[in-house]
Amino acid sequence: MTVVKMITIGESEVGKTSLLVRFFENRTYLGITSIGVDFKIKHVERIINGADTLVKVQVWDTAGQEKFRSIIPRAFRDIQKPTENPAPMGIIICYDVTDRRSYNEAVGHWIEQADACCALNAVTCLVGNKIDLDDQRAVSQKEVQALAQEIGIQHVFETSAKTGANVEDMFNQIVDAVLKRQEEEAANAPDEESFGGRAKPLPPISSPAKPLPWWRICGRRRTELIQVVECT
Ligand SMILES: Nc1nc2c(ncn2[C@@H]2O[C@H](COP(=O)(O)OP(=O)(O)OP(=O)(O)O)[C@@H](O)[C@H]2O)c(=O)[nH]1
Ligand SMILES: [Mg+2]
Repeated sequence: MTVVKMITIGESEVGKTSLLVRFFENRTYLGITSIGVDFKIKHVERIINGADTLVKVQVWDTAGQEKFRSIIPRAFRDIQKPTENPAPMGIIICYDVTDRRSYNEAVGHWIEQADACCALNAVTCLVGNKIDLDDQRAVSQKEVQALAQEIGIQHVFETSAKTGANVEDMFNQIVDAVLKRQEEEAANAPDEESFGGRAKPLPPISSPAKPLPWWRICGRRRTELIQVVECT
């Protein structure tokens, strides 16, 4: 079955768990601060290659309090296990639109954390939550969009876990973006048929040189073959 994995990160109290509870259980969360890491699973129907497909969506929710920061890299590792070449995943960096500090941390610390912990090719999103408190807004949508464009984040959302505004739509759009990236990666993977979508490992450095058939030199794994020749 097709699986899409995501993780929520961001300061404490921005509403990460509330967003999950809204999406997975369609209810309001009581607001108990998280300790550690938890995950939820839901099956959603999405269209893949023109066909309705059931997708298993797994979202990992992390605790934002300072004292739990050391467990975040571990959570990323667990999600990306067991392969060295994990499938693209989604990273949801949350802030509270009424709390400028949480936004500053989101675009500072949390983006850096995501870059440091995650394999290339993740779909990174910025999510401003609590838009029901519009009269207390401290971060404008325009400002976030401008910054996102500058730093290359394509997916920017605003939500309210309290009212449910945009929550389902946001998760579904992230699922679609991750699926698209997974498809692109599978299409670009060399020797897909014989290596299950993973790159064929290079031979050991001490491999003796073998005459190369012409069709291999012209093939997709040319770089690898050049390396073999150089090593001998
Ligand atoms: N008004 C409003 N309050 C919200 C919203 N989302 C969450 N809250 C409240 O914000 C507080 C924090 O929500 P949580 O979901 O626990 O926040 P968190 O980011 O998971 O916090 P940590 O687990 O400590 O990292 C709770 O009191 C929620 O009820 C929202 O969209 N609007
Ligand atoms: Mg939480």
